[in-house]
Amino acid sequence: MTRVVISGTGLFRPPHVISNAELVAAYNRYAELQNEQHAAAIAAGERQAMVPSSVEFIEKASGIKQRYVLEKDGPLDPTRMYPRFAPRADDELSLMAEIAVDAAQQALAAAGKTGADVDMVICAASNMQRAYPAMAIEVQQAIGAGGFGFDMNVACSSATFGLEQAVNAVKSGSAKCVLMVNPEITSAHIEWRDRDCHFIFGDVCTAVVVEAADTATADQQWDVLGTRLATKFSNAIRNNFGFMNSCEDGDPDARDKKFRQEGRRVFKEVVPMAAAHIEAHLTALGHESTDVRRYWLHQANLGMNQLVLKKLVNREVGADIAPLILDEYANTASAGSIIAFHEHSADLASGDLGVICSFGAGYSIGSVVVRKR
Ligand code: CO8
Repeated sequence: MTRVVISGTGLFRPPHVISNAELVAAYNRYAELQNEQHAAAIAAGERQAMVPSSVEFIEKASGIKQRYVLEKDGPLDPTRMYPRFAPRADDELSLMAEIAVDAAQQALAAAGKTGADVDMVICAASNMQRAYPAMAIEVQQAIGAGGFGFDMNVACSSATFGLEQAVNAVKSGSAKCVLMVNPEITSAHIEWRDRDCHFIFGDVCTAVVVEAADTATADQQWDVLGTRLATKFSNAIRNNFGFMNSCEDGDPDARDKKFRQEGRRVFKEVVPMAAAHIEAHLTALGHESTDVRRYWLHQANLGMNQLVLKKLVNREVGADIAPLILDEYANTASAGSIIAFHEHSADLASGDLGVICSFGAGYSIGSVVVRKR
């Protein structure tokens, strides 16, 4: 069987930062304006007054301190509260493809490859900019790749699910060199006017090159020892945005057409699932959770990751075992565990074992066990 490696990663980081203080100031001003506008209905008990958000809550509940975004004036304008993206002509590169190409070029450079070496492109992300043609095919053309491409969406687990498709394609011989990109423009699909979730997400794009060990020339290479995926249906994280909305004669801007979740329920239900999933995967590969030098976990919540790790290794672990990037990037959906891997893997030694693991809507969990070559 062909041995498969991860031979390069790339990261596109958007140019704008929104701090928690800026976010909360904009939200609180929006809430004040709403309360002024609906003062009579609130006084008559027909409507609930909006309550303010707080930096202290956000940092204590999630560990998030800031987020990168592609556009910050729109979400911080209390009379707008969503980003402003200029429409592009059909013959211009779409925004998702543009950030994917940026991350892809970095990943290819790290792998010592060019676009011409790539024969499969996967665009794996939580939201797609359009129904078709696939973003992956646009990226394929933009980087000069051959072969084929397709889009896939498993919400926050899109990247690990994408990696399994990439690894299996190389193992089976249907591709030689796979580029997977994870353009996450989360700012267009969160509800900035809802304090329960306005702080959660950030924009970013990651890219990973997967190829056969015998074609890899990169300085840093990671043997993929195994991949494992699991799903279990849940409505605890849901978004009803879709192509049938306009036929349903409802409000296209209704609250259910953007990200919604029962955060506390997700936390409680997903932590034990993720810990058991990783442990079972490691056991199947003949390893124990304490053999792992580094865990690159999904970046949704600091406390969540600490609890997953505590269940796995029976003790508190620090950033050296499980690096945190959500303080800087917030939850970047599928890209989170890949950012952690990209930024915190170079220091590992040959032979060190690591686990990339994502968990999120679906529910979905994906793990990729790697060993540094
Ligand atoms: N400021 C002040 N107070 C607040 C705020 C705020 N901003 N928000 C909520 N509160 C209040 C609540 O109203 C509540 O008040 P009360 O007790 O009076 O009812 C109190 O604070 C506590 O609220 P919660 O119980 O909701 O707070 P938690 O401690 O549970 O923290 C979190 C909320 C941070 C959301 C936490 O539950 C969490 O992180 N859970 C895990 C969630 C998770 O992992 N989700 C994965 C989602 S990502 C994914 O799968 C990808 C989806 C696709 C991405 C799409 C891109 C847009």
